Amino acid sequence: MAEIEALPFPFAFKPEAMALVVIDMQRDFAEPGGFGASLGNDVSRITAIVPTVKRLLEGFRAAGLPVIHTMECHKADFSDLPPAKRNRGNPSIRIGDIGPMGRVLIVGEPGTAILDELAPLPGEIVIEKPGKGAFYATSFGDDLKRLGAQQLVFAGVTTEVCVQTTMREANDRGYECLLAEDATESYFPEFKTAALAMIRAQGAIVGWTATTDQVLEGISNA
Ligand code: C5J
Repeated sequence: MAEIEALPFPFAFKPEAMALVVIDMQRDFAEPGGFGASLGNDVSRITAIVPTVKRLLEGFRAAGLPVIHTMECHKADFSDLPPAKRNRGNPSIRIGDIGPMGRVLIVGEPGTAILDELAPLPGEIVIEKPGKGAFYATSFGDDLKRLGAQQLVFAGVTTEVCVQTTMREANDRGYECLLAEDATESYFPEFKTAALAMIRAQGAIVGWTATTDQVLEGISNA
């Protein structure tokens, strides 16, 4: 059995059952004028991981392993946006308001798009999700079953919100989850550190963590 060197112990890797899930690498979280910046966050932390996420994506594509992208976004009529979410956080612009990149986190708007450098290729699954977790109100679970995926490598943003929520949802559904620790980021370094520690605590209670180099090395040795 191939292994990926990981924490808290090596990850036994089944190449035929592995997929990469890239969470919410959207302009609204990574660029000035977007949703993340409207909440007062330093978005340069997010853009800094783009080359690493790209390397991971390219490694999966080169190995012929499936890639799934998610986008946090809502319908233009707000039918999937609870007022409790829209009104949260006291941002300078709320979800659905018109900002410098169009309506914030609304399907089809320029700011909602995945960053150009990480854009999905034709045939890659893109999940538009109204929640923080990718399973809620989407086809994600059915897509994973159709792909025959049992092991998921995660990348993207933000570590302690949409990435961790989706990992926990996947873990509860029986998937073995590994977070690429240098291909994920938070606006709050201390939250990222804590999320990584929580995930791998108590014998991988939510999953494993490894660097992008370790994941790619495991894939190339398999
Ligand atoms: C947030 C996300 N942080 N993608 N979304 O609101 O983590």
